[in-house]
Amino acid sequence: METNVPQRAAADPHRPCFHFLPPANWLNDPNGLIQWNGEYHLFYQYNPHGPFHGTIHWGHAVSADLVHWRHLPIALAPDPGTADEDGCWSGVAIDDDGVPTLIYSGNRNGAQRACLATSADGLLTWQKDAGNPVIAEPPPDMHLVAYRDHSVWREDGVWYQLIGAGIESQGGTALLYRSADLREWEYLHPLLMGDVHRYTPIWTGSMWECPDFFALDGRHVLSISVWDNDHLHYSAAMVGSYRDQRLVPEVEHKLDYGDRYFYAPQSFSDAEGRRIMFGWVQEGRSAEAQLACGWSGVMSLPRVLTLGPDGRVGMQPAPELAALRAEHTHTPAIDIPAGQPVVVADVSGDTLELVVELVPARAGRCGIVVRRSSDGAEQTLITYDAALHQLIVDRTHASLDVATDRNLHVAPLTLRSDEPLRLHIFLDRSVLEVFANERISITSRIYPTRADSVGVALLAEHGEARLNVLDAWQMRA
Ligand code: DQQ
Repeated sequence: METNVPQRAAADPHRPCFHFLPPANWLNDPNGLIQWNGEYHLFYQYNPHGPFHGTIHWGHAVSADLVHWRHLPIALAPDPGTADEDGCWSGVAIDDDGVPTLIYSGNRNGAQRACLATSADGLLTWQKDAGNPVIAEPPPDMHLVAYRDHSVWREDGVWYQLIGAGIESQGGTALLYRSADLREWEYLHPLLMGDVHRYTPIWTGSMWECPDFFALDGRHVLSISVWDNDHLHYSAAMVGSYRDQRLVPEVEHKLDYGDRYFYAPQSFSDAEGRRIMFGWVQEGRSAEAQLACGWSGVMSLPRVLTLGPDGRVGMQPAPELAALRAEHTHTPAIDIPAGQPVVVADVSGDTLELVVELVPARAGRCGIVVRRSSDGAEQTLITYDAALHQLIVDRTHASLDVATDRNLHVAPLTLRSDEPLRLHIFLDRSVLEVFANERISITSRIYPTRADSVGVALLAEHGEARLNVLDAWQMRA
């Protein structure tokens, strides 16, 4: 690695300040999330050799509060001549009666197989199992398009494991195994089978990456990352009941409407019993731009999962994030005239937390604008359309750099007649995470070019809107 890469990365104006990421180079999926002796461990897919996917290691960081992270040495590295010689791909951490244990996908010759590693020094260094891969081959005669990634849990004293897969011309699936000792595995059946030819309520692609199965508020959730023909689409939740080792889904939805900007999420439950999820927020600029700045990929903020009254999984930013709040600005109620953005003069910046409550006109549109240049040539609009029942992140003018992604994100959102729009927004330079009414989220990336693209404004269209309140905080690094 060039020695000045971390300095180059640090100098990039698009590099986030309060999201987790390594000092330089490539990050993708969160892995091995676990709380151990009170500390949170975050492992992640990492390439120490450059800001591109390749030679995948497991990076490692630890935190006492989910917010302040300390980098630890690389946890897993590919070993020549072994089952992971081409990469240590995604996986999980489990507590095997006091022994920290990783199950991950060893990558060799384009195929991935379940591998195991344990730690005898409190998760710092890892010893790979001599029997790797612990599952030598996928079940025979299944015609799989791909087979990797793991979810592991214990039920009535027996270990269960899911491996993400897809069956040719049928669809994505998560294959269920069981084991007494984490080393010898017996294949049972698919926990659930998708259908690549079905488009409602959501399309679930031809293969499921990173399955994650857990109980939540009395239901069971299978989180999947929808993959098709080498394209990463979005993460989705299948919510239902778990009977006879099969999931009977009742509700299916996208987890985040930023689609590929919240991908390969993984969750864990902490000592308080909260289900906490991180996802990989990938880049929206070219591979050349990523090479030039020396880093690529960032972890989402930690999100606490809950089950909504509609049976959907809701995600809320972890309350611990309040520790990052610095200077606070409170804007009391005002009316927002239609068609004319109201600049919020005393709030500006590129690292902000915003909590805003707005009342749209009936059938009107209203919202907030961030990273706005003084003339509006660059701006990102976060609006609710009461006629269309949609929350929209409009990046059409997010950047004058036409090589960056600038499409719209649209999420379904229907507010009750007495319900204001409540937005909770985290802006961290190029990273934008928007949470609306405890129901939906949109995660995205924006790359404004102008130094004055730090303004905040309020917006109403097709009728006057009302700002009930806006609280803004500058965020600490
Ligand atoms: N990333 C990992 C795979 C997984 C994919 C490789 C999802 O294990 O399927 O880096 O982003």
